[in-house]
Amino acid sequence: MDSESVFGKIVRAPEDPILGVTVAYNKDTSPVKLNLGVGAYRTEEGKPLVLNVVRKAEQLLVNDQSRVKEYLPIVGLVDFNKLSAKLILGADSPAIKDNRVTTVQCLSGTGSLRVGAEFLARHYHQLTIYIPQPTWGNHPKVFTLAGLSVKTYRYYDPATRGLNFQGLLEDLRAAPSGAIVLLHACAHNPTGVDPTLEQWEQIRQLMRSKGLLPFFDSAYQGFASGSLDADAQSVRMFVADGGECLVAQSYAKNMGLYGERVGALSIVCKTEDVASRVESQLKLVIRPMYSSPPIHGASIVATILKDSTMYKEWTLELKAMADRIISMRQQLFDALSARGTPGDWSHIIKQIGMFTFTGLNSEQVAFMTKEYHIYMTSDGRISMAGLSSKTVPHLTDAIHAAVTRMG
Ligand code: PGU
Repeated sequence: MDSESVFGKIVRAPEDPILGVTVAYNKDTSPVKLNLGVGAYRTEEGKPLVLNVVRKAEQLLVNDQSRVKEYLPIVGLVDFNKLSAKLILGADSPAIKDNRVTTVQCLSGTGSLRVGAEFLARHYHQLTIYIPQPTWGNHPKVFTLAGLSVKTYRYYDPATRGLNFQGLLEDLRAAPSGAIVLLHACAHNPTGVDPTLEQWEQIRQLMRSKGLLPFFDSAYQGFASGSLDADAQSVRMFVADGGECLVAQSYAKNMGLYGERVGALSIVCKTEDVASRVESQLKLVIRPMYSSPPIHGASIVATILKDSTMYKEWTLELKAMADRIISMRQQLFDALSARGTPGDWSHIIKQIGMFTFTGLNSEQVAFMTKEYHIYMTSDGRISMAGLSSKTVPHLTDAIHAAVTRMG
């Protein structure tokens, strides 16, 4: 039968290591099943959350009869682009004042990374990009398919469950001059480990002295600390020195716009003239890929960012999400301590952002899925945003059993 199809010889591809976790979860019929795989915020009731301020913005958009569904320009919604650059670089950013930033609306964080990578593959002289070890699983695929050659730099030290700062510096020092370096702006995925501001400053000095090109992935602005400005510090340090960089922004997590696919790519250049030539080439990257981006999500973001009352409301809702995640860290840590689960679990409260990199191995994860219906990525990462006070005891039981029986 298969031989009758022109596609008969196609081999079945494996599920995605992160999104495939949700596929498996959806098939499970257990009432106690718990999805801690995908990094998506859930309420205390375990439900997805649409922010109030997003509902309000959508209402305004629906009621505005002057709005039409025309194509956006190739670069997207102009207001959205300006406001996005301001959000990540800061309202008083000298680069914005000098008009040397070009920003294009893209399909969330992933699309922004991809457009940036395609642009670099066509126009930048160094085609090697260094990504942290470990990093978000899609990074190597996005960059390789765009035509860049992917190498890694040391980042995480399993022994301390913290940053391998010396390894990081050594690897960047050994990188060829001009190489591109992917940096997580904050809330590193999957480790939850970020450099301190002093360490960022050392990374900056080293990278600038070697002419390494920073490519920031900012998927969690506001989620690490609860403050949009604090979480943008790393990026702003690299822009304050007058040098160049790329920034991919996502509104999936911080505005809860996951499925709307809203994001932006900004390229900070040395002069206004260079920025405008860069933008002209970004348009040539985007046009044959998807022509122009969708209008709805970007309109929601622009509506919120340009209205000071709605902006304020957003920051409060964002802070509440960040605070709930922080409180989940404490609750899980307290529960494991009370239970007397062997091992040091203090990294649960030290790490930041959406994820805890537990240190559980793939056998322990498989055991927790099979016996406790808890779904997480096989590298031991759990999405703290998927946890609630009600499910902490169940997760604690599962970790305790995994560590004591599979240790
Ligand atoms: N960059 C990082 C560091 C991310 O963690 C994610 C999402 C993205 C970019 C892309 O997000 P967009 O939705 O395209 O804006 N990572 C989540 C979501 C699931 C996924 O793998 O896409 C995660 O669970 O790791």
